[in-house]
This record gives sequence, structure tokens and C-alpha cells, in this order.
Amino acid sequence: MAAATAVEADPAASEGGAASPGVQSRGWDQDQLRKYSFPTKAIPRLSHTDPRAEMLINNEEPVVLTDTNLVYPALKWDIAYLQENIGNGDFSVYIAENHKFLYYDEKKMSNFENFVPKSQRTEMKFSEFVDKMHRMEEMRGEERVYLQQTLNDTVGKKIVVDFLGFNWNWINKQQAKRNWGQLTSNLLLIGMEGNVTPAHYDEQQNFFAQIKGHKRCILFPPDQFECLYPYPVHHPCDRQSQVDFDNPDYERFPNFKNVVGYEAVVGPGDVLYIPMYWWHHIESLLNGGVTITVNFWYKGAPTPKRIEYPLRAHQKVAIMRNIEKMLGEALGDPHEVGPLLKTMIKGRYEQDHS
Ligand SMILES: O=C(O)CCC(=O)C(=O)O
Repeated sequence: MAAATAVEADPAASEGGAASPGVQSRGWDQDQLRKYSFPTKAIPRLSHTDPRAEMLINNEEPVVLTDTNLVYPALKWDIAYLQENIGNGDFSVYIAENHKFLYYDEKKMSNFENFVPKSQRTEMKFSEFVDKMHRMEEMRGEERVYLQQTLNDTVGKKIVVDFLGFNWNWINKQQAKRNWGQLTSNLLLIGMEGNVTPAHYDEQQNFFAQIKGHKRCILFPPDQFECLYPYPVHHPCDRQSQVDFDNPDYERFPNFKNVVGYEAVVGPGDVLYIPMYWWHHIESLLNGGVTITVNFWYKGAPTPKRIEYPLRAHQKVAIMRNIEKMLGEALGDPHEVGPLLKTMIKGRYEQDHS
């Protein structure tokens, strides 16, 4: 189990998942959480001044920080304020046929011509998004929208002022202490209640700052790769789990029975550290209204000069990704990667030779 740092989650101040129903919570209740088959443990909620929080981040384990003031000026943001001030730029809005917004990389779609995405990205003005979202809320149908747009220089003056008032002092120190690379982007996410981003991992460090509404975040360490069955690297859904959490297919994905999550519900002002390569499933609570989040994605630290063995789970994931990429290139066809790997392993590496 990768989450090794011994920090007891305070049961009075944290929420368990499937493992501990009925625990009292702040501004939401258990009925607002979707039900899944696997157990979870609580992610610790700590002050950013607590040495245990620093220890967790150093060890690349998740923690909810309750008092960073990271996005303090944005805590007043709501749909009306954003509509007034966010400017006339274009926003990427995903439209999905149900509550699940499975991410796909459009650049990889030519590799898998029969792939039919279950959501569509469209560009629109902010006011069009708001109209569309309100129409869908009224209809209460299956179809949903999710705005996911990198903050850029098209935003209005008041948003710029809010942005400049973020706690850059704290976050810049976090970045420097861990030798992370540059801040690559701040993604603004505006979701409808009940929206789900299915489990996936990113190749970046993430401080995930909740602004409005509550989100349930279920994380899994990189050593649970075998339980979560990511799509092949060349597939548009690279880095996403193939398992449908609402209806797991245990025949295809038997190890999903062994998955164990870490979870927290984050509300306005909370910042969740999502370590690089950690899987995360994120849901806007049912009947919880609109959610607004801004994340802070950073490049990881450079590979250390001296590699320590045994390798950590995330380093092995990086190796597997490189092997898949190299094979795809060498073979000239991503569809040949799987058959070649099978040929290599079958009857040779499946049993213990010791
Ligand atoms: O909030 C969400 O729905 C997804 C966010 C996410 O996956 C991320 O910040 O990496």
C-alpha cells in the first residue's frame, strides 16, 4: 500500500466512505454520495501549518488542507459574478449523455477509428453555457454539461484581481520545497450537481481548490494499477480506468474486487493535494447545486540523479507507459502493441521460475 505515512484521520473531522456510513459531516450528508462496491478510508483534513500535512505532501500522499486561503478572493464566485466578470472568451464545455464525463484525448482518436466518445467538447461563450446548464437543470434529464476551461488572459479585470490575490506565497513555497517544475495551468471547472469525472490519473502534481459546492474525491494510490485497468496508452482514454464504477464487470476486471480508496468531501476553501499518478474519481454531490473548482497543475520534480531501489509504484507506471510508447513507435501501429506484449509474456512470464 503506497499510503504509508502514519497520520490518523480525525474521525470527528473527516468523512469515511462506503466503509463508515453515517459519520457526521459539514454541510452535506451521506445520501448525497453515490454508492460504490469498494471500501474507502478517510483522507486526513489538516491545517497547512500542521507538520503532518507537510509530511504527507513530501511523501506524495493526499491530504485536505483546510486553511491555506489559496483561493480566498474566489470564494465569492458564483454563476452571477462569473457571468458579469469572466469576459467574452470561449469556454470548453463538455456535454455528456449521462452523469459520467469520461475524458478522452482528441489527438489519439485517429488511432482508434471505431471509438465513439460519450461526451462532446464544444466551445461557447460563458452566457451560453449558463443558459444551457439552466435548461438542463429544468429538464432534469440524463444529459449534462461540465465547463472545463484553463484560465487565460481573456478574463475580465475583477477576475484578474481575484487571481492575483490567490495565496501565491504559500503555493510558490510548496512548489519550491518539492522542486516541482512550472505551474502548467489552472483549470476552472464548473459542474452540475451529480456530475462525475471517472477515475483516472494525471502526470502532474495537483492542488485542487474547491470554491463553491462540495465534491467527493476518491483517490487510489499508483500501486492499485492492477485493480483499475487503465486503457492502453495509445487509446483516446489513456490514463482513464476502464472499470465502470456504477456497474463493474468483474469478469473482465476481477482485481477491481480488491480496490481500496481514500476519500474526502471538499467544500469551499478546502484544498486537496492530489499527488501525481494517483487515481482520482471526483463527483459533485447529488442535490448539492453547482460546483466551482480551480486546480493548480504543476510539472513533477525532475528524475533524481541517483535512482533508489526498489522503485516506487509510480515509477513503474512511468516505465510501463514508456514501453507501450516505444513499442507503438517501433511497430508502426498501436494495434500491434497488445499482441506483441502477449507473445512476449505467454507461457514465459506468467509463472514463478524461482
Ligand atoms: O473536478 C473534476 O471533476 C475533475 C478534476 C480533475 O480530474 C483534476 O483536477 O485533475
